[in-house]
Amino acid sequence: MLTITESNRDLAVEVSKFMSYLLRHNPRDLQIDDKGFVRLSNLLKRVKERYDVNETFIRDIAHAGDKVRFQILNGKIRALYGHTIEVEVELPEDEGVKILYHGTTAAAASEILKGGLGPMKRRFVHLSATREIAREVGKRRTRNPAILVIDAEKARRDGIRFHKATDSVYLSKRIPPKYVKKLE
Ligand code: HQG
Repeated sequence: MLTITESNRDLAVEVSKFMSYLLRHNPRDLQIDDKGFVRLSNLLKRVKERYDVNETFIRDIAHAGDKVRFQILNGKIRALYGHTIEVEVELPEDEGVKILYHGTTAAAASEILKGGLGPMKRRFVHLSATREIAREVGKRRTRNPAILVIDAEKARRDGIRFHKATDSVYLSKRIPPKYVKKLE
């Protein structure tokens, strides 16, 4: 299987999910380093145990997928966000971002407005660059997501940092409710 086309898009999604699982949650014997990288050849070998794909296909998923999730550098690959395992991706801090968004269920939104936004099972809280992206994130869980607006400028003044994983995904630590509003 060479490149991603209309006819193998489902396979690309499946392989991408498997790659996310390995690189974010369970790298097992892939010899992941402290920055979250594994050798692309090691990852390919593992993926090939399940799927008939080649390195071009993996590179296509990393570079031309629906959403940027991975980084390939010097023959190694890592997930840029989403980790539950302890790795230091060392993403750059964005010192200028003013507003960020978070899409979730109505029930989670009301909890967050009371008690703050937490990373839950992941290492960091995940925020979206735009309300449209937040809506897509929320739609993974519910048909009609609630969109929360994070006052990143105010939070930063109080020492909360925002790190840019990709053009659409930002990471932060726990965000207290005073920086969070619901978009009506
Ligand atoms: C919720 C996907 C109750 C939070 C997406 C969310 C994203 C609370 C859930 C990335 C809470 C955690 C991450 C509180 C947070 N009370 N619920 N105090 N604080 N929550 O999956 O942001 O496609 O860990 O609202 O697109 O949904 O995999 O985080 O609903 O970019 O690349 O707890 O994962 O990217 O869920 O998604 P998650 P998320 P990929």
